[in-house]
Amino acid sequence: MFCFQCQEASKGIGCTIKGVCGKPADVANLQDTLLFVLKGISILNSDLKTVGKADKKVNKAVFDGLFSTITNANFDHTAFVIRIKKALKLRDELKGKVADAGLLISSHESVHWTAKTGEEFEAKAQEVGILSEKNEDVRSLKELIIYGLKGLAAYAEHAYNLGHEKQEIFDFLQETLAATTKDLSVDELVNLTLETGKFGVDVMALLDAANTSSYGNPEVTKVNIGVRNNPAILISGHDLKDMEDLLKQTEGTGVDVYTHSEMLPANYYPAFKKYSHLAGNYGNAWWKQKEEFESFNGPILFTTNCIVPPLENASYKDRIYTTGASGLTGAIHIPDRANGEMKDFSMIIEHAKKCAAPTEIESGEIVGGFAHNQVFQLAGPIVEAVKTGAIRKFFVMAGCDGRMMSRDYYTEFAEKLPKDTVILTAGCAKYRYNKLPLGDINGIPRVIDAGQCNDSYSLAVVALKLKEIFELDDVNELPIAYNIAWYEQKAVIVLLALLHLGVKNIHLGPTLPAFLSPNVAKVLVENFGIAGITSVDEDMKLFLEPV
Ligand code: FSO
Ligand code: SF4
Repeated sequence: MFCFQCQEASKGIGCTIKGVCGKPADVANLQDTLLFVLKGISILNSDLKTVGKADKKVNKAVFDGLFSTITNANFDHTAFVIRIKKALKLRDELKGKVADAGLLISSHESVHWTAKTGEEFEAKAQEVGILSEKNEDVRSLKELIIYGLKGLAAYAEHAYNLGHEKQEIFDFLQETLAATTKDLSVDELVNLTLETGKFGVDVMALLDAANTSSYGNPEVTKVNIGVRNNPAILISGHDLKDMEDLLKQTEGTGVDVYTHSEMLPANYYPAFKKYSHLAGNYGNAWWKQKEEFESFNGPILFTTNCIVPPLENASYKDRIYTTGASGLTGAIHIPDRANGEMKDFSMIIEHAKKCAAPTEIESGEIVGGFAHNQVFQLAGPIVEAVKTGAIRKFFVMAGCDGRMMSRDYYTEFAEKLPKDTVILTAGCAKYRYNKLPLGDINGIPRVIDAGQCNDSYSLAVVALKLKEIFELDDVNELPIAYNIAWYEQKAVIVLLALLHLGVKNIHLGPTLPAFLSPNVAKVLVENFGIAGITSVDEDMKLFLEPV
């Protein structure tokens, strides 16, 4: 195996024996082979599109397949063997269609290679894995694009689950995946990277529309972080449709529902707030699950990534359920929706009824729900505070949390920020400071949480609105600094989206991606002012220098 797609890549180079994330080598290899077959599918379907005969089935096959290879999403060996078999079948079907359309069938190996067994699938990764691209810069750019596409695929899937889709996004996904099999120049790849960012903005806008039209606009909400005395289910991940189905099915059963990690923002939506058995948020960011799932006592449902494989003797091992693109060997997987019906969560609900209520690990409330619509309603006081100098600067501290010790930087940074500054956050990065007593500025909280990582879109919308209000030519003239934490590939698409919107001088930490070659990193530094982080004090000084 060789994998360097996330911030935890071993030694800052890549994982070669087993993932730091817990991904075993055999699963890593299967993921590489699945990606290879998805490229073949994308080549064929993109060719079919040129004669108006693209197969719609490919859309979900590609985005769901890509999503399943995101860091921490799916550790299930069997699930990948099945996915590859299905993908090969679909690819061969497409090959027939290309021939029927009188088109030339691409000679790329991903269109022709075939095998039958899991062992053969694993072995193929040795030839088609990341290191098969020998030119370091081309490899770096192609992987940067592919990771952006993985993040994009995840957001497209959440929107799709809510009935929102855009064929242009699916087309771009497939055409770009197909393009990564071609001999492209560095310049062409840089352009494709930036275009990926454009589609990143589009997909986040689509998901924003899907979420808000389905569940209303997030509103300022105090979320309980203590517990009640009922048995309960903990729901993690990002999929709001799963959240809806679970809340509907648990209503009146005596089973409460708590959110974990990235599902916290579900508490901000009017349509979910009306359920009295939505009891609040339990715990912190994803990486603390080993302790928090023990004390939760009830079943846990993963709707997307950020699974930490449990230890052999973990008490909660038999309480884990997965659904959608996520998977874990030994966990029960809840199948997809059939014909517009709800997913069937009855098994989890029955399980919960036999469990003790959660053990309290903290108490009190946290505040969130500042997505764009809510912020616009508060625009008057915010603009006023900027004009009078009560707010000196905003700090976008969005992105991911993770278990690396050096992420303490973000807590310390938040604590040391001057009292006339405001943190704008989204994603699970917020757990590094959302429980600190940072106070408010004239009633405006000093931590403004827009929601999930995809709601970074909201932060961008707010920034563009402020640019308009202050009549500025460039979004970089605003008193906003970007100190972003990343972990996995959704953060990559968020970053590319921000670059597309023209945001410069983003600081990225706790470490720069292992997949950036020195030359590609140089391009990002020179053209976009991307930088890493140093010490809290040095960075603070730098960030607070007058523009
Ligand atoms: Fe966090 Fe995990 Fe949302 Fe990521 S839960 S780390 S950026 O998956 O997706 O923010
Ligand atoms: Fe390593 Fe990250 Fe890949 Fe896991 S996803 S194998 S931690 S680089």
